[in-house]
Amino acid sequence: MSKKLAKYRSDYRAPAFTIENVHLNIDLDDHATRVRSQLQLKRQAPGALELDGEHLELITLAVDGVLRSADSYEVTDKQLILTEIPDEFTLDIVTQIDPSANSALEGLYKSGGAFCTQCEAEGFRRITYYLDRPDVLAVFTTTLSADSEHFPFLLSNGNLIDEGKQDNGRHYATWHDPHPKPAYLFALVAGDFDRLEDHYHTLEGRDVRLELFVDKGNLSRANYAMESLKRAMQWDEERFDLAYDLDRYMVVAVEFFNMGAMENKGLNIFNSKYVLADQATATDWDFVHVESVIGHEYFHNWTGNRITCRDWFQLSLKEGLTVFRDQEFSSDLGSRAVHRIDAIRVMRSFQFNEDAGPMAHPIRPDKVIEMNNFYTVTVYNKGAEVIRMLHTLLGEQGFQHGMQLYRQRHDGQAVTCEDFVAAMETANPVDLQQFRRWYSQAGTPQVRIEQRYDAAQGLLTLTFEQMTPATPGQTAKAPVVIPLLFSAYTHAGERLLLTDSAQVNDHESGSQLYVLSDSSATLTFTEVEQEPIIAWLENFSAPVKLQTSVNTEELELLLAHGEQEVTRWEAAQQIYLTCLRQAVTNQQPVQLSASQLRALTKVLKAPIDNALKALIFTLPSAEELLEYYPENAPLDAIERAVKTLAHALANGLQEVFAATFEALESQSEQLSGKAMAARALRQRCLYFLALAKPHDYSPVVAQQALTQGNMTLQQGALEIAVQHQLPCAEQVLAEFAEQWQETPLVMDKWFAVQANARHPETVKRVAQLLDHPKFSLRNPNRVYALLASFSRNSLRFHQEDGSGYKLLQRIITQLNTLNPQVASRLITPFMQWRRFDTRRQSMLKQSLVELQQLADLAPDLDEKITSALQSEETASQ
Ligand code: 7MK
Ligand code: ZN
Repeated sequence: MSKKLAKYRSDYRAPAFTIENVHLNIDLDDHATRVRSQLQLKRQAPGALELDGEHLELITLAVDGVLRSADSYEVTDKQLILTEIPDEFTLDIVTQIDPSANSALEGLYKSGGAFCTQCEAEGFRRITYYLDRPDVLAVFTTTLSADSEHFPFLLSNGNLIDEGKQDNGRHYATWHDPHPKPAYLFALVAGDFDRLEDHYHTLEGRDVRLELFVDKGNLSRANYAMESLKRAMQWDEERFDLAYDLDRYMVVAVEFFNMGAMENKGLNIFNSKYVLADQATATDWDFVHVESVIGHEYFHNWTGNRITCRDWFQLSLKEGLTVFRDQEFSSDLGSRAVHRIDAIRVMRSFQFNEDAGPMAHPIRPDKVIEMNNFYTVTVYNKGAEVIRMLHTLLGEQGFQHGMQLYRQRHDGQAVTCEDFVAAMETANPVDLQQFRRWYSQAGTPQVRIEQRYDAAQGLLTLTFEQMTPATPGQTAKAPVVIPLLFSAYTHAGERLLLTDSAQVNDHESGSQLYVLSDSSATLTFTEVEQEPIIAWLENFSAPVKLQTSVNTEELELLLAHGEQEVTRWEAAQQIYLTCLRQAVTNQQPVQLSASQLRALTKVLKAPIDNALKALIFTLPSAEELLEYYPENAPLDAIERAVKTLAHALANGLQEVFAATFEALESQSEQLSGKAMAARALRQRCLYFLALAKPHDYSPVVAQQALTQGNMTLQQGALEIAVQHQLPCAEQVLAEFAEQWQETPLVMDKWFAVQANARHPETVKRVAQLLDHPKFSLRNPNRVYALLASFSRNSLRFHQEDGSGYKLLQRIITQLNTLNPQVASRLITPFMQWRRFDTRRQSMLKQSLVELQQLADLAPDLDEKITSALQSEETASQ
């Protein structure tokens, strides 16, 4: 196969043809599925008709009903090119594909017993020849036929317009989707399912039939997803004034799926882990994820489907915005602080890392080889942070005005990030020229703030600096617009408004707002009666790294008195990080001062949300700490620091953890926010108690691991037993596996818990689990559970002897041919090889070089490995 070439954003050209209508006729068969595609084409610009197509067998081709001979067109391994054609004509193509052989899970494939599709980004070209690009919008009519007994349900986008029996035991169904759409939103499903039906009446008076399809026997686990869907539909009407636009909304859950879910028009296809949930098999966080992913895919109907992307460089147009919307949905329905903290942790643990590595890219990339490599934390999560900054700058009302104009201007179109920003700008009295740099610049800006106070004059001086480090291909960085939310406090913990500057405004969040847009700036305030303590970057108001001179005593005050929950959590994190970094530098165990222990004790006893307490007692991960060491990362010192901090807390707060744990024990097992928060805090307490007194708490943990009917408790106990290597660990693992061997999503937890364990036995255990009868490289969920978990377990992946590297290299080698998309996701921890000591560097590099030499290296891996191995000098060109 020829090497895949890079595409550049600046090379965008409108297509030579548009497709107005498509009629698909798909005869489903395990090994020989026939696809007949009739396209109505119309010329838009000069040039040949170049249809995309991969892994297809062309059977016949006709232009305006006349069969063409093979010498009248050109077929390559990627395209079908026609030159002598009219300006308006119908093209009739018959191709054949083999869904059973499709292990990449792109295009049409079999998941368990069912046929299903995944077409984003460029999967439709594996079904038939087509203009497989998001700016070609067509009306689809799709007829499916299959064996009636094995595939009683035949589904596609839009409305069912015909169905019936055929001879030889087959049947057919015809679907029509009135909304023009790009091919990446096409979907079909054929299989046998249990079906859950419900209805939703839209604001506009439409009665929508809601249908959820799950594997047989799983109906009782579908209710939460259905309830979530109705909540999402209502929320989008209330907050964004957006209602659903078809009479039918279907969600199908499948077991084999590379990603989370897909927003195909009217027919979402979901990874079953984001649909199936009941208390016995799903944890509290699983429920949260079901609701947010159901929301995410539903919200795409407006942000993605009705208004779609002009080209794939604009992916963040729909993904950043839709992540922002799903975050807001979760925050409006649950605890805003808990969801915000979760998003902040994703940014700091994963996105900052990506932004500092060889694959760093702007949220709107400029150069792409394999599009599948750009479904990243940068495009999604940093993209959502950029939208959030707009929301912070414009306020809820201004933001909604911008959304309305965006919709009015672009409904039914394929547009760009620029179109979105322009709508926001026109709808508000604001100039977003400089703000646009967030779309074009990669890298995490670093902000430094210094505070000086002259008591005699009552003069407060704040100086600000910003700097974005160079990223590959982008050396010169310009200053960006950084909204800094902050609150000032007196030493008694009272709010102090800093009023004396035209550049500082009160913000609707309750914080004050200063917008830093130059490389450096100074603010002065007069008549300030005492030196304030300032909480900066409240609510993580910009995706930046912050350096301030706030010390740990001041952080203790913010921990106790911060008005906002996120601010208190942030203060605790900064206390931990300061202690951890000191311990790493001094090569000493972490010590917590008496006053720090007192401050943390107060948190446990304070009348605040238990969920917030649980988060305050979740320590920064080794991965977060690693971000502070861009070179020669001191892995051993980091491991010791993280470990000793946990012990310092466990020993220092033993009594209050025990008291808290006991008091929470009788909490109900409901799915209410309150009960979930209690379970979360209880889990943190037990975690520390079992660390301090493993022998005393091993029986308690073992007992909890047997709790029937509540997976949060069961999985929590399993995690503690394995993480701390409690005496009960092996027995608890065995019992858990025995109980859940037939429930795939729960077995995924069993694999993940072992791969997440921070102790040195983990590599060996993961290697053994590769041979477990329930492990399979063909099931992405299973691979993610065991191996993506392991790849994120930095301390174990980087084990001194290189065994972690060898293990993951072997798996990536196998997945390279089996499922390149999944292989490519697992390579992440190799990318940052330059950040470690010379011994590890040479081992990591060796693995990359060996992978690069694979025969048939998939473009997904090739793109990443090439950028990782590029020499330092050329990397920045
Ligand atoms: C989320 C694309 C899809 C990575 C994270 C999702 C994907 C990849 C769900 C698949 C999505 N459009 O809705 O964004
Ligand atoms: Zn999405």
